[in-house]
Order: sequence, then C-alpha cells, then structure tokens
Amino acid sequence: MSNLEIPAGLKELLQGYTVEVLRRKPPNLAQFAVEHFTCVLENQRKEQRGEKPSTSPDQKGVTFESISNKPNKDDEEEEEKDSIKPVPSRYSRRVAVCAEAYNPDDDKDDVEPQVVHPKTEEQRQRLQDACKDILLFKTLEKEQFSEILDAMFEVFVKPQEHIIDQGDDGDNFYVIEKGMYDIFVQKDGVSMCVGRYNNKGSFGELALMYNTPRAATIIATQEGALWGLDRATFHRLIVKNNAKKRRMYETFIECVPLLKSLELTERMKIVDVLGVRVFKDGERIITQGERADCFYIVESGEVKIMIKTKTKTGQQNNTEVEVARCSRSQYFGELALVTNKPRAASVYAVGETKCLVMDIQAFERLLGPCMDIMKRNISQYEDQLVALFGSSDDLKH
Ligand code: 1OR
Ligand code: 1OR
Repeated sequence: MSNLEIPAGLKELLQGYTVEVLRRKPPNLAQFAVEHFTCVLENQRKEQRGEKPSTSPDQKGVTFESISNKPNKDDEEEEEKDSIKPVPSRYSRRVAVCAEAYNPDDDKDDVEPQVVHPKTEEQRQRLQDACKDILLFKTLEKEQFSEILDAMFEVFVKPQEHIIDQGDDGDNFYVIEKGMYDIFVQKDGVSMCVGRYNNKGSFGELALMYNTPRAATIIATQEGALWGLDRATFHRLIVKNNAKKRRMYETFIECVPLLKSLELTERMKIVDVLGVRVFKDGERIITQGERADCFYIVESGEVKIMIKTKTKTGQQNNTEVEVARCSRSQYFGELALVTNKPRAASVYAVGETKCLVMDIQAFERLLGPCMDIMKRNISQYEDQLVALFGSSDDLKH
C-alpha cells in the first residue's frame, strides 16, 4: 500500500465534486458527477486552447444541455426575435440525455425568451377557470401567473391516449380543463392504476422540478382537454418560485408535529408542491359529505370543525355542533383521504386564516411515512365521537 501513488490533482478534483454535492444536494449523484466532471473537462480544454472558462463548475451548475445542446449565438438571436413558439409536441420527445441539475438559483433561465401562445378571449377565460385552483400557481406573483397563462397552449386528447409515459424525459406540465385521467405506476414490471384525476388538477410537475424521468404514466380514459406549459417556462417561473417558497416555509414546516419524522429533503418536497390559501372569517373550507381532494395545514389563524349529527331515526340533523378547533401547525382534512370516504365534518375559518394546501396525489405520495400518526389520531376521533354522541357512525358513513 505504501508505494501507491496518488495522482496530483485527484484530491482537489474529488473535493470540488463533494463540495458541489453538499451545496446542491442533487437527487442523482452519478448523474450529477457526469455533469460536474464534463464541465471540469470542458473548462480544462478551453484553458488549453487559451479561452476563458465560461463558468466555473464550482460556482454554477452546468448541464449537459448547456454544453452539448446549447444553440449557437445566431440561433439564440433568432429565437429571441421570435418569441411566439410553436406548440411543443407531446410526441417529439426530448432525445438528449436529460441531465439538468436541480438548481433553482441557476440564472440561465433569465435569458430564456418569454414564450407566448396567443389566445382568443374565450380560450383565455377557459384557461383561467382551469388554473384558478392549481396549487403550484397559488404562490406566484400576479405578473408571473400572467406569464404562465401566456405561455400555456391547448391540447385536446382522445380516449386511451398516453399523455405521459413513465420513464420518459419531462417535456411539459399539464393542467386539466376536462376529462378523466388514470395514473399508472409500474413497479417490478407490474403496472398498477394508483389513482385518477377527475376533471380537475394538474400533473407532470415532478420530472420538470427534479429533472428525473417521469414517475408515472397518465392515460386519458375519455376525450379531454388540457393546457400544457413548456419545460423552460416551468423552470423559469415555478422552479425559481419554489426556491423562494423553500426559504419562506423551511422553519414553519419544521415545527409541524405531523411532519417531524420526515427527512429534511422529504419536508422540502412537500413545500415544493404546497399551495397557500387565505380564507375570510366564517368562510367554509370543507363541506361535510363532499368528495375530498385536498389536505390542509393551518399556517395562521384558526379553524373550527363542525359536525351535523344524525337523529335517532338516522336522518341528518341540520344543526352543526362544534367538535374541535385547529390552529397554527395543526392539520385537518386527512380523514376522508385516508378512509376514501366523504368529508366527515365541515370546517370554517375563525378570523382570517391562512392554510397550506396539498392535493390528494401529493398527500399519498409524500405523507406515507406520517400515516401511522394520522391513523392514531383518527382512532381518537372515533372515541370522542362515541363519548359525545354515543356512536361513531358519522365517521363510518
Ligand atoms: P411526472 O413529471 O413524474 C408523471 O410525470 C406525473 O404523474 C408526475 O409528475 C405527477 O404529477 C403525477 N407518484 C408519482 N407521480 C404521480 C403520482 C404518484 N400520482 C400522480 N403523479 N403516486 C400516486 C399517488 C396517488 C404515488 C405512487 C406510488
Ligand atoms: P375530513 O377529510 O373528514 C373534515 O374533513 C375534517 O375535520 C376531518 O377530515 C378531520 O381532519 C377534521 N371528527 C371528524 N373529523 C374531525 C374531527 C372529529 N376532528 C377534526 N376533524 N372529531 C373531533 C375529535 C376532537 C370527532 C367528532 C366528535
């Protein structure tokens, strides 16, 4: 062992990579290594040719795309002039190795031209309706939201059409205007339907946010209409905004008792997909008996949980009884998602109340590790219900 010679520069090279890994926390170390060392090599070559290294890999995440796919200057100018882009096709899949590191602070996006797909007044109205409850858009500034609407393009789909295939590179993010879409996830070679979008919601954000292959297959079960948003605009506006969201919510999310058992990266993934909603005093947030699609954490203010009980003959009583309150860092709306039943209670804001909201798909994907705590608390609801009304039928529907 003693006559092993350590080549000059090896330590610095590995140190540089390690520092970047610790700084950027990339989801895929091997992929990040390829990017990092490609960049180091590229810069070495430039230096040998007497050129100025364009970007130090230790200062900036550099991607395969920026090395091998970058358009030349003329192309860039051409693109700059023509900011109205053709609709990106779902069928012209990206063929390049998709190796952008997840690096929201990368300012490469700032030079991307703004994408505009002109729309009629009627189209814009439909688009606005489809986007009004999209959680990922809820924390954007007005101008950012308006840029997103400008960039979105309409997509009509046929029954059985694959909108996304698991394993592909991510091209677009989609907002549902209408139609039903099954979610299939393949594990150990077996494809399973794990959920369905029913005329609302959005999908396709994960591959664009984390630069990973598509995590699920999405198939239209009937004719439908979607609004697409291209990868570059998604990056420029949503991913950048997520970096801000992470800074804003890092401390708060750490104090939510339910999420204590999660790793920091898991908590940050929750922040990435959260929306923020503000409710006025007395506003109803959840209606007993309705179908559930969201989960809530109180950020500020308070909510009261009200239950309509049943009479002795089994009829629903119209008067509501307050059974509980939730305030900062407490959660509600989990019961219907866990039991797959209608909402067991109505929930109202007490004073102006701000909630963090997560959709059912993100709830199922990210809160699995917290399921035991939620189930334990749910069993306490039943005990309390029995203590108050002598039966737990209201929770069982
Ligand atoms: P994407 O870009 O990876 C597929 O492309 C999309 O399906 C994904 O973004 C999500 O928007 C959406 N796991 C992963 N992705 C899901 C899931 C999901 N549901 C919807 N998508 N799970 C199902 C949760 C109901 C977890 C399965 C284990
Ligand atoms: P959800 O999805 O059914 C209403 O929508 C939410 O109110 C429910 O999830 C819980 O998060 C929340 N019984 C039923 N729901 C309750 C209760 C509750 N408390 C909070 N929620 N009980 C009160 C226990 C202190 C038992 C009824 C007496």
